[in-house]
Amino acid sequence: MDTDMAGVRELSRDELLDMLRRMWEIRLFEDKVYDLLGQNIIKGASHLYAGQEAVAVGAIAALRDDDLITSTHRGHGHCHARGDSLAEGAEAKQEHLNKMMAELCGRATGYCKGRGGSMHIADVEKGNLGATGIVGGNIPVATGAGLSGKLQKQSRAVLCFFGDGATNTGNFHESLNMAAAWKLPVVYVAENNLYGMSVPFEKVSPLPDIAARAAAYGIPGVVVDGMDPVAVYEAVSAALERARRGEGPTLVECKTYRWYGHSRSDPRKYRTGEEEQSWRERDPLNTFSMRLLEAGLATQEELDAIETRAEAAIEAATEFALNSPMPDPSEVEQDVYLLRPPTPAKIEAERRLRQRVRIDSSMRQQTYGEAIRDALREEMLRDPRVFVMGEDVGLYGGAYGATRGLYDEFGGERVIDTPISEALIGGAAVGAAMSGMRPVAELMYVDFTPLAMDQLANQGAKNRYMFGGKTTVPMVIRTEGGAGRSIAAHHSQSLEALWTHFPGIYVVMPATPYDAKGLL
Ligand SMILES: Cc1ncc(C[n+]2csc(CCOP(=O)(O)OP(=O)(O)O)c2C)c(N)n1
Repeated sequence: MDTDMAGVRELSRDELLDMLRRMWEIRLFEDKVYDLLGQNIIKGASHLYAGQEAVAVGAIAALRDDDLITSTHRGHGHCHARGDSLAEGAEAKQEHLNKMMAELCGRATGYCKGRGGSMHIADVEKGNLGATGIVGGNIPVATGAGLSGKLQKQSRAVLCFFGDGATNTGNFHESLNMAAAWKLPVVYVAENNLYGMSVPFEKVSPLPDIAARAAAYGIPGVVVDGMDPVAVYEAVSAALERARRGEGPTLVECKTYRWYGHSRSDPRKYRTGEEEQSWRERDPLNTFSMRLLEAGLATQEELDAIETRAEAAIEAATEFALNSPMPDPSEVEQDVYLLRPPTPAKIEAERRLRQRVRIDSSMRQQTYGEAIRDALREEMLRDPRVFVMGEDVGLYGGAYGATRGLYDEFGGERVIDTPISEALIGGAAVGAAMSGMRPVAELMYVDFTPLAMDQLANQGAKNRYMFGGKTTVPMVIRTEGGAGRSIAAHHSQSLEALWTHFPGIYVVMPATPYDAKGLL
């Protein structure tokens, strides 16, 4: 285990007090959300972060301004700590809380115009690539954002939060494997609050520590007291430094506890009162306050004032939210597709060209593979953000030869052979697209695309809409399909209709090599 803390910057008094303020704001925000849920003012499900404040606040204190985060269904703490750390001045900080509360209340003034709500809050413009309602769904996206940073030769890193339950998903394992193999600058923060909804982690994992799983990927795994923001800060700082040095990812496991049930309706039958009490005795707000007091860094009056001001900030945010308008129903279809209808001149030019293709036999003849290769090559020459990824797309040239020669011309950084991890290929493309790249990912057969369904249909297709139109996900998935080659039902389906059921994805199917090139 690598717990090298050498070089971790010590936090100043102001920074420590700021951390306490953020923790109070999260706690009181969550208490308020609990009330508003009870009054049916906040609708749907909310998963409250109270109890876990030290993790988000400690980890995010270690970030640089250009770093990115991805978050979870229990993400209010991440969103607050990240947004607050980037908001300069009291007014901007209040505005940030206002937008958060408005989002949870489904208002047009919320971070995502009220479309994301509690489980899908994001501020992509400020490097928060968003929360997700799909457990583990954000892990490939973070990994793709790490890949994108590396390809762009940036020194920014990505912080990826998830719960203990998410560490049993394939997304977790596929992501850590690839990030470790490629030394991606991602810090994976597992918030082990002991339960995935009602199921104790110890019942669904042979290993008590999530961090021990890091050994399978040859990366450091660190266990941290998730009730201590400074311990979290130090561990995450060391991991970020490692990531920035190009040494790859770290898995940081924070042992923590949630105060409320999984969601408001959870009677918490699976936990004993004694267990809850023993964790409450370690309430991070109390223990951290005591530490500041004992170290002479704050007086009791100063600590009380932090709490009082936090209370006022949450009240103001609630008032802002409740006085904000609901989204305009006429905007319900906005930001699903980016429709750019072709101009009449373009339609006419296209008509003429097609006519020529039909009658001019001297024109160059191409196969589908050649047409795709040409399109990829042209786009890669034109736009340095375009890169190709997928299984065997490198030296092999793709299962159908559609990338043949590209590896020789552009090298392994732009024509990337991936592990056989379809979900991750899809998710990494989403993360890379949301952070500045233009990935073209090949999934070898359309029959394999359901393996990537969550990443493509839930994250890639919906992020633009659910995050209030504040992100784009400019990526292409290229695949093949259909019967006729005697390879039976696992390699012969025509699943294109399936993919048309997810708003946000353009499904195109070329009828000729000419179309294939043009569409790509
Ligand atoms: C893929 C998926 N499976 C199941 C659920 C339902 N669900 C939502 S949260 C949750 C528990 C997640 O546990 P964990 O990852 O430990 O996070 P925590 O809730 O403890 O923060 C479950 C089962 C879901 N949203 N997504």
